[in-house]
Amino acid sequence: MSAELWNSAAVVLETNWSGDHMVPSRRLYPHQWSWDTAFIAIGLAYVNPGRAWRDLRSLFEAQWPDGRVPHIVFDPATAEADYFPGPAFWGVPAYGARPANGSTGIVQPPLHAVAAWKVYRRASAHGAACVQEARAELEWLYPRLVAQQDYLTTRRNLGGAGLASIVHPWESGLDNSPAWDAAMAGVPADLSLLTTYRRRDLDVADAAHRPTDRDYSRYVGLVLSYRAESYSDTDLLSRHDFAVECPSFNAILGAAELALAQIAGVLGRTAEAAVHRERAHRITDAIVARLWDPRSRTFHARDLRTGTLSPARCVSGLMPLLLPDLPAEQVEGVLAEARSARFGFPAPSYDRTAADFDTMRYWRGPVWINVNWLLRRGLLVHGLRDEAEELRAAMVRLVHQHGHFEYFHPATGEGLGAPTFSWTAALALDLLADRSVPAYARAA
Ligand code: 2M8
Repeated sequence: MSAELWNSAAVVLETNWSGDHMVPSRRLYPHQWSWDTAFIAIGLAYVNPGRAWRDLRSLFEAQWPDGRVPHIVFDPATAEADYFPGPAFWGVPAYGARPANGSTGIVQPPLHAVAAWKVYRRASAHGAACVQEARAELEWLYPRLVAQQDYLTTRRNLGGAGLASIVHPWESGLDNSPAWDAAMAGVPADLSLLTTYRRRDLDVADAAHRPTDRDYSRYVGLVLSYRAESYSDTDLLSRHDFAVECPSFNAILGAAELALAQIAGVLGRTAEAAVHRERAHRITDAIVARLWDPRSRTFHARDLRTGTLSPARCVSGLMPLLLPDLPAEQVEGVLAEARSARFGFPAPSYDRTAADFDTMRYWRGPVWINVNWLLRRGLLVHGLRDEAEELRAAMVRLVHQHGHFEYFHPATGEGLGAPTFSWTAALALDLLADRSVPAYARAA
């Protein structure tokens, strides 16, 4: 089984390579996406490390002067009509050496330091030249990764507690998760926007799987609001309808600091390594203080406009497990939540027992491999090896039986969305190859 799965995954990554970057899916997502690049690099490390570094470089070459790493880097060879919202809609001005309309103005979870560290670690398996290349790539990436963290923890520290806020659901990567329903209720849904701007996703995907028109019109409206002030973050809370602290985004922010500590160590920057570890610790404390609900015993998204926690129990609430300093009470709560009838392995994107659990609709029920990969990493970080192995086996079985789909039906395992999806293939390679435990994991 593993050779067959390995080979099919390698074929997907070969097919989706576009010269200097990987596309998530040729038809549905024909540009480069930010956190996809991180997941993809983790898999490319096994089959083509040169491309893993190239892909990360392509993304960071599009980094803004303020440190933000855009959620999409547009491929100039792809027509405006092939993806909505495309380059002209975002209207991003030229910056640095980049031409106008080269990217979007929003971000995605900063998983790239974790990915770069994993690609570096794998380099020794490919020989001395590869290790040398990997070190040079880390040198190039390190200041850029730090600038990305600085942007998120300063400009996006809208709540003032040291966490990054997302200002659009797309920034979470979990687009239409029920975690945003309460906050999105305060965002006007102007359906006429979808007449002015036509959705393109419904031409290539089943409408029953995708976000609804109401949600989509809000997505478009939020981009227009952020775009109106040239994507400035100054006073954003007072003039923008959506600002949320997401447990998953911030857990990844903390994990990135730990990966940066390891990268800084390899680069001989000992003092910086200590600073990164301290920052990870502070992010962990802030997540616990602001996003933990002692009644539900899991983590929830905080709406900064109302100061309330979303009542929805989503897979994003399990992600703080990525942080080794998470206190025992929270580790136990999250583990119980993950093992309960609400989730199970592999975990669906939303509470299976919720009245509005939707087996088909994108991030409102289906199983996604990337968040389960993160959950497995969290289990390993806390020494929960048996659970991690059970989850790993369940993910491998799912992808082997059904293919490298974008997401999966949480009851039948049927593949949904794009059929040859890059991060599913890339993470399948890692799940087959890597049984190691992150260096900063707690002892079992
Ligand atoms: C999905 O998001 C895009 C918008 O960015 C879309 O729905 O068109 C999400 O699943 C996101 O996490 C992912 O990065 C992106 C590309 O795979 O698709």
